[in-house]
Amino acid sequence: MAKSKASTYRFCAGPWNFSEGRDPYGPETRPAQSFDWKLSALKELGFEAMMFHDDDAVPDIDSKNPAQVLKEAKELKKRLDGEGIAAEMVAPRLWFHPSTVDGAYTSNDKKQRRYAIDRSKQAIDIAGVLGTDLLVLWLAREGSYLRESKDARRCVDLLVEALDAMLAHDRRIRLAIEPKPNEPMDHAYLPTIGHALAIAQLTDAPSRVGCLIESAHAILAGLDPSDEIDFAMAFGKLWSLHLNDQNGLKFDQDKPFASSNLRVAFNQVRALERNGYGRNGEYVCFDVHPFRTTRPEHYLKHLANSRDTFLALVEKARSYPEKEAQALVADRNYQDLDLLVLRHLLGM
Ligand code: XUL
Ligand code: MN
Repeated sequence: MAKSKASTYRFCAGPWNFSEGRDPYGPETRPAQSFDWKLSALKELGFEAMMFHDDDAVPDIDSKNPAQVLKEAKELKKRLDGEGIAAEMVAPRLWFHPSTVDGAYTSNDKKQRRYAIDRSKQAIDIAGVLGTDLLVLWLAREGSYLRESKDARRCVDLLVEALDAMLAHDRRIRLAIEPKPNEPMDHAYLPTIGHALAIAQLTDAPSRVGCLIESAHAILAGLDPSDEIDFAMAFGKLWSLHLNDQNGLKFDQDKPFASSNLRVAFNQVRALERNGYGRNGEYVCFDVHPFRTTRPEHYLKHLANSRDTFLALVEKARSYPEKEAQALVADRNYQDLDLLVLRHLLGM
């Protein structure tokens, strides 16, 4: 594969992307790996950054006092510097603790909402120590199982209140909302990039609220992730990216990039290319998981393969016969345009 121009992209993954194969119907199928193992695996892959949940950065975070949390974050920063790996972002894990059982920022219980906001502020402090200004918010439980159990209009206000508290906590922090329409909830309150960018406008600092697109989440919303990319980038608001794949409207599969939808993946890469994604230092992150059947010897393949496929598609995007395609567009010969794309992808 020609490397030349494609080397401008920089890659990233999280510790959770080395998962052990557990699903709701069965236990782990691979041994757990240590954090150090994952860090050197990323290096071995040639990835340049790691993304973190707050408790990936500081395990058992809820049992530690603020001074201890910051001390451990500083130790982590040293380890990352030692390996030459950057911290891309920090995301508060607001879906695991008993306090977030009925939502985090939109919980009906004021005490639990306070927990969510305090924990988010702490995650911002961790981000500061790790040297990133990006806080990612996957709003996992901000929705409901039963529509009548929450007041959705009030929940918009609660979300804005929480975002404002985070923005005020640190004037340098940027918030990237990662929308997902469902799972674990029945329906989520911010299901698409349009929702994320719209709520940004209601905050005290719209310029510091942007988004992260995950391919699988867009597909679950019935959208084409490449349109989501173009939309977010038209606003200058695509600050991170979770490339992966998803076969239809099922549970969130986090398959290797392009595994199910090669053409959809190709169009995502074309959208990134035409908008210059990465020019402001953004990383290409793969939020992919090994299949449950993946053997321990193949622990890194889903990441290596996603990166290699991505780079191959960058070459496909750059060698796309634009002139020929434009002539077909001008002639409204979309029939042959369709074939041209297929033949290009097939290498014909
Ligand atoms: C969940 C998901 C998360 C976020 C980070 O579907 O994608 O891993 O990316 O919290
Ligand atoms: Mn994700």
